[in-house]
Amino acid sequence: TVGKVITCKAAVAWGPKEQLKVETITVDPPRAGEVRMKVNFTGVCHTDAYTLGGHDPEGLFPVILGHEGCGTVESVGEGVDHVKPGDVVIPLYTAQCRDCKFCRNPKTNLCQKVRATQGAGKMPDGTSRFKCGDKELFHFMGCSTFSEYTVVAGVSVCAVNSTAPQDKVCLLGCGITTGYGAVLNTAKVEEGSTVAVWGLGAVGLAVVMGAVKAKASRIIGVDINPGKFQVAKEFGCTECVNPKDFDKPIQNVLVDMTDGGLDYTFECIGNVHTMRAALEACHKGWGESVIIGVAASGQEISTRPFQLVTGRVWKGTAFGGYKSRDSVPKLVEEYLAGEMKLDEFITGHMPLDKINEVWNPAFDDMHAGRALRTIIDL
Ligand code: NAD
Ligand code: AHE
Ligand code: ZN
Ligand code: ZN
Repeated sequence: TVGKVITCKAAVAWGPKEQLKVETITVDPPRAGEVRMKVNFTGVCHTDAYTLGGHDPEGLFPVILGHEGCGTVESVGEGVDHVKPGDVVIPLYTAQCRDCKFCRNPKTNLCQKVRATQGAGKMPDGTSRFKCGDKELFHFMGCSTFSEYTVVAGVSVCAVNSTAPQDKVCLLGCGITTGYGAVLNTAKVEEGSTVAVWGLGAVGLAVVMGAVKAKASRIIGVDINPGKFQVAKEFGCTECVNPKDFDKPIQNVLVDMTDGGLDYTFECIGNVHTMRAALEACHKGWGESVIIGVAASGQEISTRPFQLVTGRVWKGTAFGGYKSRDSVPKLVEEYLAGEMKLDEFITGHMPLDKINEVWNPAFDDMHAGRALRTIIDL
């Protein structure tokens, strides 16, 4: 197949709020600096649903979504020498070129080398490798893993231990890495700290896993779906609260429960009201709140500036602050050494042609709070 156009199946999002359609598409060979890979497994992140829902200001259609994948290299373009055909690889929506101003700064993981073209749904040279008939399709987050084959920039992919189970480590491409790193890299939670987590989906539970690793003394889960509380406790939440059970704002409840507020809070929902609650639940003088959730286009956060004047800190994080190519192979090793959960996040498997069921509300209801990550087997 090297150097040839590949014909394969992909789930195409033709327009916002439409069902995905499994189509036969073509995938061009990788150009210089690019990698073409067979995607073997992909997770489905809330951000895929958010973009399909028309909430992403950068959303473009028609597009191949998906950014939590794992597979094998099929071929590489000129100048790519860090991965080779057959390598087990994970595509990285946060690139790492190791050369730009961002890569050279230890304070950030936000490589900007390919960010502009990535946001425009294109490869770094400004063109697409995907077609359905004669209609060109956009790339998504530099990954497009809802396809049997995809092309990614070399700076946006890393090889991992070839013995790793690809149907598990695909999750390190986004949600789990994000929540875990938010605790360990962005907040740098210290032993004995108190932590609260809004949203007990995969990202929130990865925050809980990070807080356990950091030896937090209390880990309070906050969710309006009490169906999430059992699994949250299995992950290490010491307490769980449902804001619907109280007449007063949840931040007041938490401040009372914790003798003045939390040391660290994390928002893993994408709702500007819970972002405010998470900030205001922080302890005066030192509490820090980290925004992980992605809010819809046009939304803005607010609080009284006095909250910050009196020492609370508001931060955000993307991909858990991990410099991607340096870190993801190490996280795979951490999983293989039994030091990090992944299997526990997987609540279902699905073939590509059933992908719409992942976000079908009827299906979610059936699982009543159990659905964390569904793995699509390509
Ligand atoms: P998810 O849908 O699986 O989980 C969200 C959870 O929030 C659910 O348990 C839901 O019951 C709960 N929830 C919803 N509204 C609530 C409210 N008002 N109060 C309390 N709980 C509420 O989503 P996920 O895949 O875990 O992703 C979580 C968020 O993180 C999304 O916004 C996603 O886009 C974002 N995200 C950000 C990054 C990043 O790099 N910053 C990476 C991955 C995901
Ligand atoms: N494109 C949107 C925002 C989407 C967004 O914030 N994406 C997160 C990753 S979510 C992963 O599930 C992110 O990494 N953002 C940093 C970046 O550079 O995209 C918008 O508002 O335009
Ligand atoms: Zn994601
Ligand atoms: Zn860079």
